[in-house]
Amino acid sequence: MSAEQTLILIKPDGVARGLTGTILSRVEAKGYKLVDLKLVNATREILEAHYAEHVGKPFYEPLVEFMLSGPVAAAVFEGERVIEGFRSLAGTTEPTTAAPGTIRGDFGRDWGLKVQQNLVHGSDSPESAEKEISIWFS
Ligand code: DAT
Ligand code: MG
Repeated sequence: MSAEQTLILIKPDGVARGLTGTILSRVEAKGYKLVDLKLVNATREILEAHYAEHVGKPFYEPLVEFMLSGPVAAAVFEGERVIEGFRSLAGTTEPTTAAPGTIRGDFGRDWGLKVQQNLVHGSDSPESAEKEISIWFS
């Protein structure tokens, strides 16, 4: 069986704040292997596919607009249980209460907007990872 992979995005807030290197370095320091990396200006088409599960939710349109607001760094990382391991490094969705020591806990906060700007995305299952890697790296 080949090693597990996950799709990690550094969202526009992370890139704009100059945290791309810091965030990638935390994932590398944990021991996961970087296997692909690029800076992308996302399109609505990419985001509709990526966030299909959230269509119709109140934060969906603000989320898409936010993800279109600047470049995103897209990366594929590999390693045993990397999906779970990166979600743990990232911290919970809401940055206000994400644990200190996590990426969202250390660098994120609530800005009073309709969508939480929480710096990173990580796939949540092997099925999502496969789908998301093909969306961003096809
Ligand atoms: P995660 O990114 O932790 O997997 P998710 O997939 O449920 O979270 O949601 C995608 C993104 O949408 C999330 O990173 C931030 C935003 N978001 C989620 N729930 C929200 C809410 N209730 N209010 C505002 N933004 C939200
Ligand atoms: Mg999610």
